[in-house]
Order: sequence, then C-alpha cells, then structure tokens
Amino acid sequence: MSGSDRRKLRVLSGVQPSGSLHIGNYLGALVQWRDLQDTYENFFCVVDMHALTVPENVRAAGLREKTLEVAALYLASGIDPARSTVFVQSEVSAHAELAWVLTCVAPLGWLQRMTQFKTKSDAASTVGSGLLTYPALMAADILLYEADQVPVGADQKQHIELARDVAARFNDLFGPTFKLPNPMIPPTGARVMGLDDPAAKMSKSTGEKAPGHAIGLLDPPNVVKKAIMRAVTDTGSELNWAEASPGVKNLVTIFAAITAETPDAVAARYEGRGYGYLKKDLVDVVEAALTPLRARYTELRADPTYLHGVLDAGAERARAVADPVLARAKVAAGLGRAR
Ligand code: AQP
Repeated sequence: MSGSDRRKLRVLSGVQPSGSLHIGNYLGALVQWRDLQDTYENFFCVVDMHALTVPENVRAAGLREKTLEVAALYLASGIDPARSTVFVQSEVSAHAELAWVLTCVAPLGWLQRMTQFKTKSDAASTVGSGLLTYPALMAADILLYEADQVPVGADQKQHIELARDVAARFNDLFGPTFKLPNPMIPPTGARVMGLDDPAAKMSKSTGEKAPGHAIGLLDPPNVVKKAIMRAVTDTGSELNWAEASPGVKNLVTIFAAITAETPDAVAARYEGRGYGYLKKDLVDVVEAALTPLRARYTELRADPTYLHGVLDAGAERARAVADPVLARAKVAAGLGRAR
C-alpha cells in the first residue's frame, strides 16, 4: 500500500533499552502510544541499536535482557499487539541499511548541533561516532514506515525535525522518496524532571546511578513512595501555584498527566495546603497506574513463548513495510546494479 492510499495515518516510535524505564518514558511516550492505537496504524520498536551509542553502558547479556523487559513493558502499558506492530529494531535489517544512506545525506553540522549529542558527549570520556550519527538511524526508523506522526517526549522533538530535514534533503537530491514526519508531543508530561533535581530531565541513565532521581515503572511501592516523599520542592511548605518552584511544578505535572487533568486543576485542590498532602496523594495516583502495569508485566515475563511470538510476528510485519521503502530509496540513491 503506498502512503497515499492508506486508510489510517501511521505512527512510529520507540524507546532505547538503555536502562530501567521511568515515569517520564511512560507519560512522554507510552501513554500516548496506548491512546493512539485505534486512531492510527502503529509501529512501536525497541530501539536496541540506539542503546549501543554509549557502548560503555552495554553488557551484551544485559542489553538483550533489557530489550525483552522494554518489549514486555510496552505490552504491560496497554500496547495491544493485535492493533500495533511491536518489534525489535535490530531484527529488521532495513534500519541499519537505510541509516547508512541517511548518514551520507545528513550534513555534519546538523548532527553536531543536536542538544542530546552535546549533553551526552560532554559527559563521556570516549565518544563513539554512533552517538553523533544516531539521529540518522532514528530518521531511518521513522522514514522506513512512512510515519505521519512520531509520538515522543519534548526531548526528542529536535531529532524528529532533523529526520524531516534529512528526508527533505534526500528528496531534493534524489527525487521524491520519503514522507516528511511530524512530532507529536503530549500537552502534559512531555518533559518530566528528576525528583532529586528538577533542573535535569528525568533519564534512565541518571536513574541507574542516583536512587531518588526517577520513578521506575518496575520499582517496588516502597521505593516509589520514598522517591516521591523525598522529592525536592522548595523552602516553603504550602502550595502557592502562581509562584511554584520547578520541583513543585514537576510533581503537579506528573499528577495531572496520570489523571488526565490540567496542572492548574490539580494545583487548585492543593492551593494553600502543605506539600505533604500533594505528595501523599501523588504516591496513590502513581501506584494506581503502576500496580496493574507491574502485575501484567510479571505475567508476560512468565510466558516467554508469548512474548517472543509477538516480537517475531512484529518483526515480520515490520519487514513487509520497511523492505519495499528501503528498496525504493536504494534505487533512488543509485545503489546496486542498473538492469
Ligand atoms: N523525562 C522525560 N519526560 C518525558 N518524556 C521522556 N522521554 C524520555 N525522557 C522523558 C521520552 O521517552 C521516549 C524514549 O526515550 P529514549 O529511550 O529514546 O531516550 P531518551 O529520550 O534519551 O530517554 P532517557 O530516559 O533520557 O534515556 P537515556 O538516559 O538512556 O538517554 C522518548 O519519546 C522520549 O522523548
């Protein structure tokens, strides 16, 4: 089916199995994916090749295990394999092939400007080239499925815009080939901040090193409770929404994103009350979301045959869509023999 005669618009998104998934990944990405399933045709991949961009953090057995964990968390969050194609990126070789083509098309300056590259390379002692060229692989992930929309948290907006620019440059150089994708960012919960440091984005890699930074989706209830009750607020003790500090805004935002309210509506209930009330209720709201998710996750991990079956079928469906797009792009770019 070509892009123009598809019945539904398509979405593609993914999460790196680079650590333990947290409430930011859930609210910025997974909840959106879950809620989009009936509206769109969906492709959700575990982007294990992206996790290799910081090879020092990878232990082979560990990465393969995390890949399964993340796939199970997709399903436990409500991604339904009957309505969405769920697969592992490295099992669809078109991603790596197209990534090379797009690496050649993406100007170096565009890649060097990416905020995530600057942040992660500043923090690393040795920087692998993949950390720089990773947005070209991400562009390949998206363009192979002719995705109309890419549902992500705010931190990924710059990469989606780059994918769009790379697609446009390829089309200019080689003729119309790729559909230009758009980012889809949720109104609330698009940038959840660290509970220990509201100036820093909640991230998997920091969460691995700093207890109390993140709310892990698989953290036990007592750990979740401790992280929320100890979350940084400010020197005041009662909520004053008009002058709320970043830490207080973050807690209200997490609350609102889970209960599908606006932050203003949540804050109005706690105005003038001590932070302890907000935190205690937030523990309950988070638990109400995570308790069924953890239970479903445990069931899924107890049935590896089912999980592998979902991922095998997903990879097959993904290849059926991605391979013809790759073939078209290779011909357009002049790769292979003339016949
Ligand atoms: N703090 C966040 N708030 C809202 N959304 C977030 N996302 C990540 N962090 C937040 C969204 O989750 C999806 C998966 O992200 P990713 O695995 O591709 O990489 P990332 O954005 O680099 O995520 P992390 O958690 O920060 O991981 P590490 O530490 O490994 O780099 C994306 O849609 C992202 O926007």
